[in-house]
Amino acid sequence: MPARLMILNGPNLNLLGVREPHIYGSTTLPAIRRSCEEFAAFLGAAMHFEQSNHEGALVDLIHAARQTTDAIIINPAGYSFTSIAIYDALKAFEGPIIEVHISNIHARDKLHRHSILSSAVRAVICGLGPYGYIVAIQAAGAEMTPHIRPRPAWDYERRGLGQLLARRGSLWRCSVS
Ligand code: CA2
Repeated sequence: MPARLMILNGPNLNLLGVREPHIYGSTTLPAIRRSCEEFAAFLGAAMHFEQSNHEGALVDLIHAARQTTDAIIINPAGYSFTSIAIYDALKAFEGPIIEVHISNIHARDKLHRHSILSSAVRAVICGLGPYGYIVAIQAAGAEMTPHIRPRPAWDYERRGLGQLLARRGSLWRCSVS
């Protein structure tokens, strides 16, 4: 069975690319979704991508993931700093969880610096822009399926990813914006 990933996005991330591009860049959430879908398909993983502005809806999705998903990738956005409910839900998930932030939260103001969710997750990726989602998919995939463990760049070239990257022009190489 292919690895099953759930990618969850918290409040206001639907505004990505529309407001505050100096902090979060100009890439929209639908564009990030497409890039994630394409990379997950390349790895042979199944993927669900969700965004909600509501804490309870995110808790419900994390609960549902216990039956349907092998690994969770979550950008909890503002709930990173406030939500004990999401923390508790993540603790109840048995598979690997990777927390992603587009910006480097450690370089932000005091309010945006300390994620209370980080102690409930396997790894935190922040500051890589939208590319952080791709790194997280690769890491989550590698946790679950030995045949998609990280490979040297030349191996991706051999398997055609290099061409795919060049053709797309490409979100997967996004740097911090
Ligand atoms: O860098 C990230 O991915 C964040 O999780 C984004 C959150 C922020 O609270 C975290 O500190 C870091 C905010 C997402 C809000 O996104 C907006 C996008 C455009 C305009 C307004 C908000």
